[in-house]
Amino acid sequence: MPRLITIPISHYCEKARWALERAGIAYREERHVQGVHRIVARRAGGGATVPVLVTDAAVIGESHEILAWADERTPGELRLLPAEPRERAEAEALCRRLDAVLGPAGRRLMYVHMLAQRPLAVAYNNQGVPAWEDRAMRWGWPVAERFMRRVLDISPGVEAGDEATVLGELDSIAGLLSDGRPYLCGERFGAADLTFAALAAAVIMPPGYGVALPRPEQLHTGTAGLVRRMRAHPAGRYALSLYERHRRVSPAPASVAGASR
Ligand SMILES: N[C@@H](CCC(=O)N[C@@H](CS)C(=O)NCC(=O)O)C(=O)O
Repeated sequence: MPRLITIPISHYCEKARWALERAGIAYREERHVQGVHRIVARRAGGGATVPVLVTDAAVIGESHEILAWADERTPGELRLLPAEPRERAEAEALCRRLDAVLGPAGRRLMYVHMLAQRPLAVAYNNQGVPAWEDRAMRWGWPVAERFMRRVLDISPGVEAGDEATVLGELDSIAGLLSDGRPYLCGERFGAADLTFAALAAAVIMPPGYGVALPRPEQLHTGTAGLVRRMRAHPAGRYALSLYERHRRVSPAPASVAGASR
């Protein structure tokens, strides 16, 4: 069975989980906290980031490549990537842009908010990780927080720019949808839709995400206001509707390694 190494809360990992589950591929998710993930990912043959998918034949360390791998094993009518080269190139370009712009900005924005809400952050972050990692994260939080701030390049006030970037990306998605198309790249739910919804999840916190996320009423007022604003944006509403319509319960449920759920 393929193994998927994740930081469970990560939206890039959510993208990989969603693609695998949609393809009906049974896999074992191995969840780790930030920092430990690097050791596990490298030991498995990947790089410094997760998700990493380990199969009998290959180690895949990029979420889009995991999506494409799963897609090759998906029945034709459910495929996420178009077969026609021009359409495929268009979908791939949109996915690349979402991966490069929305993904990092939305993630850093939400980390800045959640690092200020430590008990909630730890509880939601550590779902399904081994018990020792859960304990280490709780006891060693100041070290973990410093690691996350350094890796994400968090400096005072950086979130204002990230929020503007996220809103710019939501505007651009809403712009694409404004001609009445049902999905971002045409008539069918595709790779760009899945990528957009999974990466937008950092700021809209949709019900149906692969691990539990806080509800707005559990969050500090400023964070709750941010999530509600993002959800109310036309593109935020679109992402929520994709979760509702397309992030179904897995037909081949993932098994999760680890102790603390
Ligand atoms: N381009 C990569 C990005 C993945 C990525 O940034 N993963 C984050 C989790 S959201 C990560 O592993 N960050 C930890 C680190 O960089 O140490 C992909 O799409 O798979």
